[in-house]
Amino acid sequence: MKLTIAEFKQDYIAQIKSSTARQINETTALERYTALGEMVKEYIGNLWANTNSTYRTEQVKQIYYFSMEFLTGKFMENNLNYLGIYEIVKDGLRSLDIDIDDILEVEVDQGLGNGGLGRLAAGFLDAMSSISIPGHGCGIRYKNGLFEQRIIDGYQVEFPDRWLVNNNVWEYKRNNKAVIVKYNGHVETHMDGERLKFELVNYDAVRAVPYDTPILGFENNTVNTLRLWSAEEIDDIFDFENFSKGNYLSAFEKKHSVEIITQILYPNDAYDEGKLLRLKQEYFFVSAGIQSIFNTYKKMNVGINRFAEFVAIHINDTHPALAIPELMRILLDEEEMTWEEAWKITTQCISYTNHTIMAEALEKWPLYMLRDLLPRITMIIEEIERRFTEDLINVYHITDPNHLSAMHIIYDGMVRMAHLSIIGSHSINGVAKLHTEILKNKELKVFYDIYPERFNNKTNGIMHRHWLLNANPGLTKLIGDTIGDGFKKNPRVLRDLLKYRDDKSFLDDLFEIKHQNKENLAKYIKDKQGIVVDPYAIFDMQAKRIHEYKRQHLNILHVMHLYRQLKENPNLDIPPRVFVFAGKSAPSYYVAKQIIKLINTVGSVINNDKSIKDKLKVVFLPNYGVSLASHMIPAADVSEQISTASKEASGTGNMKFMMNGAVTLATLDGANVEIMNEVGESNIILFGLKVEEVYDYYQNGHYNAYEIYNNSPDLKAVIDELVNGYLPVPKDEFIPIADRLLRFNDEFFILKDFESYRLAQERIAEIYRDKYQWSKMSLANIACSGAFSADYTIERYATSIWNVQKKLLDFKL
Ligand code: CBF
Repeated sequence: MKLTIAEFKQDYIAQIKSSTARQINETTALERYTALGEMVKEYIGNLWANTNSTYRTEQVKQIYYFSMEFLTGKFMENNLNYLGIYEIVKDGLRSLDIDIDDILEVEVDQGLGNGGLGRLAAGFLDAMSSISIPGHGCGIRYKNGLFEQRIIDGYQVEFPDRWLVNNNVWEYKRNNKAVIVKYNGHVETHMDGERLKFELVNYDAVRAVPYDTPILGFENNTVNTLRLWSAEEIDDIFDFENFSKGNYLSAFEKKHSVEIITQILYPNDAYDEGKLLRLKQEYFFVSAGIQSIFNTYKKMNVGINRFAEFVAIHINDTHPALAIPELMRILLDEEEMTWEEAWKITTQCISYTNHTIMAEALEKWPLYMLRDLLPRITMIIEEIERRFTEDLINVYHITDPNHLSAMHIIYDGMVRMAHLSIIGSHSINGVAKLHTEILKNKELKVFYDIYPERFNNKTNGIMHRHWLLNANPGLTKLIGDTIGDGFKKNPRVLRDLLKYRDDKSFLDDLFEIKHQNKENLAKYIKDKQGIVVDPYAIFDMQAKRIHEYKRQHLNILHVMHLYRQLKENPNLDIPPRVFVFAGKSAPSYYVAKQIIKLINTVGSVINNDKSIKDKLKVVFLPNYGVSLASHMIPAADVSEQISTASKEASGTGNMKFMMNGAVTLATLDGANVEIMNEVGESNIILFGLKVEEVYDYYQNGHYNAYEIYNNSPDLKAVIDELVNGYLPVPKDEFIPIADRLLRFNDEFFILKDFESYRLAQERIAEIYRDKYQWSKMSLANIACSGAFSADYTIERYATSIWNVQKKLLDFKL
């Protein structure tokens, strides 16, 4: 947009006065931030109104991306960059004696997600807007995002993430678009002429109120919508009679029982604790979202039969799978279609992404619970199941009871949401080539056999503009000065950087930028953790959820091994190394929390040992989220992507690190395989078991962790240190980790992969000694990372799954 510094200053001063009734020099950073947000929102508002009216009047097909999680992080910097006014605003503020960084710092991360899946959803929204796809997000406005992680005495301790405490400047509450979501009750049937009608009676009604956030595209006038739903009591009142009698708590009981639905984001792996509430959440946003799609659709006046021509609905993992029976319910009970018509529309509209093969994340609901909470929805699921079974027998000639039970939606008193999602959608995609092959040939083979045309791969992608423009301005400038700014819209042109691989002065610049980022991070680590690290050391990072399959314990066991080597020979000639960890564990995942404690314990021993001459440091940075990632990733030399082959569906952290010039230390898992193909084997460090070997071990049962332990003195020494009192903790502290590795036979093959991991780390140390060789590898990674932009991923979803066209918008601000 066009804006001069003078215009900005004038608008800003006026905005500050109207929103704070104070002089600018008397305002707090929060007030300054909020005033700026209001202004930016107004600029965006014009584009937003234009986008929505164009979609409506030109009757374009729209895609609705349903996700329990949207990890959007902060908006301000992105919005300023996307409007093309970042520098104007920065200079304007400076002339008012305000540092833009102080304002940006105030914004709180919108952390409504656990990790990869939620961040992916946020990146997809950004990409849809930026490549002009008419597409919106639908989710839950949790009052508390994922918990805030603090480390106390080395342990993870969880605190509430009260992200709304200072209000959220970006959202609009749309009271007039509220809808009713119905729970419990029972279904009555009656004949209406020829038609059997179903009616839910005596239900509990909850008001779903949408809060809309504009999702701005990059310099293209498009603003799509992220609609997050909040639960409210129908009339938003309390029981006055009860209150007058002095029963204060019970007077508010109903209000609270409703509002609790959107109080909290469930941490991964903790689903057991609040199953009923989680199920309520899932139906809540799905029902509200689909009702609101109908309301919007009906304004187009094109007739309900054409619904699938104008609407695509994507379910991000199985959490929104109830979209299938909910859409059926509306088409059958409200629009009075036949089952066949409704089913055709539903399966044409819905598509599903599978994000994991981990059994713990494959959702199943007890049938009795579903029936109580959602009686009509359960009837529809049962009918889907009945018709599906009929097809299996009559169309696909499957009669073997074991085969049939492997495919049922309802089995053993449980409802399998993945099966419902597969049966009720026209497309099922995995998130990396390898993952999709595993789905097709192993985990979901029974379905692939009957629906091969439904399965496809869509490798994940990242918000490349965030990870470069916002997170790494130094690198962004160097790239822009060298090959121009085309990469912002078309990141594949980053490949042009390969021409500079032998240009020493370019490699020096690259090294210098990385070094500056490392200096910045070293300062951050010193300020926050009080640990001094050497910015000339190799910065080796593992930042992701803490989970045994991601193998942070493989990393820390190797650190313990390096430490032993240095203790034996303090003059050992190795480049100094800083191992940085970050990530949250699910609160109920005991072993993962022990891994955090282990990292911190080892860190406290190593960081305080002067005898090793600062050659080794271990840092755990608490409360990993988008903002922390944006500080860390630009400073990384080595990106640890070391999951047990087959377990990480894709990964996206791997792509972010690569884009910022880190060299990946990887197993051949998830999207690491595609990273290797893009960058070439000489620019990635590989190690470890391959997928086939992992499956082979699982299937033939020949793995013997004790045998490896007994035959590898280096490994044995560090595992023994977990339990022999060497570490300054009670002797039994780390027994659960040691038990998982030995007594329970090392489900994730830490022991088996230890030696090849150690050798890979040795190779890294060797290569790093040669500054130019290392910088060349780093350059190759940056140059080849463009392929992993979410812009391209969304392009593929739009053409081959959603069949949604781009809508270019012409509008002058
Ligand atoms: O597809 C996005 C990401 O999703 C997960 O985080 C998930 O929650 N299932 C996977 O673990 C990642 O591999 C994947 O990149």
